[in-house]
Parts: sequence; C-alpha cells; structure tokens
Amino acid sequence: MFNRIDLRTAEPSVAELRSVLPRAEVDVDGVAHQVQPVLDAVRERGVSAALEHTERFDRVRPDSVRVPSDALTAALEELDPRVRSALEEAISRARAVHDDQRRTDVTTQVVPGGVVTERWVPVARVGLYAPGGLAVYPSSVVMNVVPAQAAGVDSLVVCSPPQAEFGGRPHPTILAAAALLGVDEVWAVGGAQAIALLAHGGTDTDGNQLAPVDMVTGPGNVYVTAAKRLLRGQIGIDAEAGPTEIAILADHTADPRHVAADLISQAEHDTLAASVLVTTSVELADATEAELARQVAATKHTDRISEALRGKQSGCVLVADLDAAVRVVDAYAAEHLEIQTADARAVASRIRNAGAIFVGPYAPVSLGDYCAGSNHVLPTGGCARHSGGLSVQTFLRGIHVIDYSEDALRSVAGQVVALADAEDLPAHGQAVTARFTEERA
Ligand code: HSO
Ligand code: ZN
Repeated sequence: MFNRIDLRTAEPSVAELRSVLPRAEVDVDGVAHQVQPVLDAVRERGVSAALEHTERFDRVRPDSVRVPSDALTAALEELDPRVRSALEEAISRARAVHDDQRRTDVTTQVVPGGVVTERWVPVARVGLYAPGGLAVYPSSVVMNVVPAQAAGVDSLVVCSPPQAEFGGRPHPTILAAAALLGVDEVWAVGGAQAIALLAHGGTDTDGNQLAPVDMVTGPGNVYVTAAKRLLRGQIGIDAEAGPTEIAILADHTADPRHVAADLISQAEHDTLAASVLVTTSVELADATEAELARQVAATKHTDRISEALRGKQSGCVLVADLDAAVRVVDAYAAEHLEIQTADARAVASRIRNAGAIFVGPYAPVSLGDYCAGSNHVLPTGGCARHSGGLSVQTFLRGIHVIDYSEDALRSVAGQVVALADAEDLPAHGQAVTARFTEERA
C-alpha cells in the first residue's frame, strides 16, 4: 500500500530529490474567476452580499451574523469538561512558548547623535478564519489566537461558517475555544465571503459593525485560499496551508508500531495528506508496512487514510546512510519531521529544512498538534525551505525609527549628496544641504 523508492545506490541531486516525492497540487488560481465576483459583491454590498453567498454555498441563513456573546458563554458552559481542560492545557503551554517569542526593541547608535531603533509593533486588528465541515479544529483557533495575543494585537475577530445543525451558528467547539481564549467577537460567516467581509468590514441588520482587519490568518478550503490570495496586499495574510505532511527519518532503532501510528495520524486529515518514511533500514521499512496494514484496518477513518497512504505523495524512501537521509529530508522540507534514530538530538541538529522537528521516540506530531506548546500552523508544500510557522513574529512589524542630530546629519551630508548625484536625484541631496546653507528663500 506504500510506494517504495530505493535510493541506496543512487546519488541524486537536490533537484532530483525534490521530484522524488511529488506533492499534491491544489489549483488555487483555477477558482479565482469564481471567487472574484464574491469579493466584489461583498466589497459593494457588505453583509447582505455575504449572507446571500452563505445561503447559496452553506445552505443556511444565520439569524444574527454577529454571534451574540451569551452564545459564546453558553458554548463554553456546555463544552465537555474533558475537552475544556485539555484546551486549557493546550492554551497555557502555547502561551508559555509564544510569550517567550516577544521581541524587544533594538536601538543602535550608528554615530554619536545618530540613532536607529527597530520598534516591534503589533498589527492592530486581525481576523482569524476557522473552517467548518470536516475540519472543525478548535486547536487551530488556539494556534492562531495565542501568538496574536502574545504579540499584543489589540483586536481579534473570528469568522467561521454557520452550521444548519447548530441553529445557524458556527460549530460550538469553535465558539467555546474563542470564549476560552478571551475572544468575544465572532461572526457566523465562512468561505470567500468571510475573507472579503474581514477585509472590507460591514454592518449587519442589527447594526453590529465589523471593522475591517489589517490581516487574516487561518486555514480554509481552496475558495478561502483564493480569496486570501486575491486580497493580499490590501490585507496581510499568513502562508497558504496545503495538505498536511509528515516525514519520519528513522533508523533500525525505531519502533515500527510508533512509526506506522505517526504516519497514519497525519494521513487522517485528508486523502491528499503526505506520509513519508525515510529510512536506512529495510527491516524497519518492511515492519512499518506490515504495521500500517494492521493499524489502518483497525482505525476509524480507514478509507481516507488508505487513500492518503497509497497516494503518490506518500511512501518510503530507502537510503544508504544517515547523511543521505538528512539530504533527502532537507530536500523534501516537510511540514512536520520526526527524527527516530539512535542519537535523535544530534541528527535533529543537522536538519536545515522543516516546519517543525520532533525529536526522539516521545515527541509524536500529534503532541505538537495539540499540547507541546509549539505552533501547529506550519509551512507545507516545501515552503519550509524559506518560511517558518505561525509565531508572534507573524503579527509584528519592525518599524525603523531614525533620529539624527544636526551634527550627525552634517557629518554624513557629503555621502548622501554623492549617492544622490550618482543616482541622478539631486533633489535628494539638496534636502540635506538645505539644512546647512545660510540663505533662505
Ligand atoms: N496536523 C495539522 C494540525 C491539526 N491536527 C489540527 C489536528 N488538529 C496541521 O499541522
Ligand atoms: Zn494533525
């Protein structure tokens, strides 16, 4: 059921390695022509256009688009106490990690009297999209809200599609998670229309106002992703979330039961999810395959998982040694990378490209999905080569503050003029020299 790629005698280049395991492609631009009219309608007609599209796509019309605050409190009160305390644990661990990511302003004295400060300023207002349907993940609400709050974002709003089975409100666990996190502004709107409403703002029929946001984060389906792509620039967005990926770098010391369980865990998300084993051990590869067959049959979402594991994006790569294994996983740049080898920490320290690295036998990806304290919004599709996951940094901007005295400016005036002349922009130079010439007009 699992593709096998034998690279034990090959010496592939990085480019060849990248094509060894094809990635699932989602055609985001292909739906842009369907999404653009929705964005235009919401820009022109606000909430009423968003409601029309909600009725058309979600087949439900919420009584109130702004979810009343007593509905949030009620959802929290009705939340299963086990889930509530688990969410509280997840929130407190994530807060511990993300609070430590706060940045301090840095002031550099360039010359006496000439100072540049980098001031880290949070984005003022952020919208978080929380999908409905198959992917109702209160944990993702936690992973988006916690870093934004730790960054000092003043105003946070959650949008999530209304669900007919919950009386036109978003899923109650999404509402409960928002309430637990102290987010009191939630709107029952989903899809591309939600992203447009966040970008442009609007007022519902009860007079509730949704103020436009500066940035939208959070996963969504292809229409949500297309809407974010089309509105990018007008609003800031996070990285595009593709199908989830787990790669496991393992040697003969790894336990095939755990390797198989972890491969299955992420395949559970989606038929397009990628589960990849990179190993120096044929015995481990064989034993893992046997375990996969056994465990997949015994789990709840067998069909979805089998399809993901059988897909061309998943499989086992056999390599000659650990050096080759590191080259393969670096070329692949997985969203999640587990290291299950004899000296896992040493191997982990050699990895350059991964969204998050899970070290040793007791750090499965599921731990990171919920309760490690780390963030689970991570780069997919090879973007881990150039990007990191969601963090406090995502919600901060570094603003340079330039403060020079008269003497400090005078001491560098000649160089500014020389560079301005070289670029044929003499007025740039004159803006400096004007400050040091006697005559005034
Ligand atoms: N593994 C997913 C996140 C998630 N898992 C949410 C369970 N719930 C992408 O990192
Ligand atoms: Zn997951």
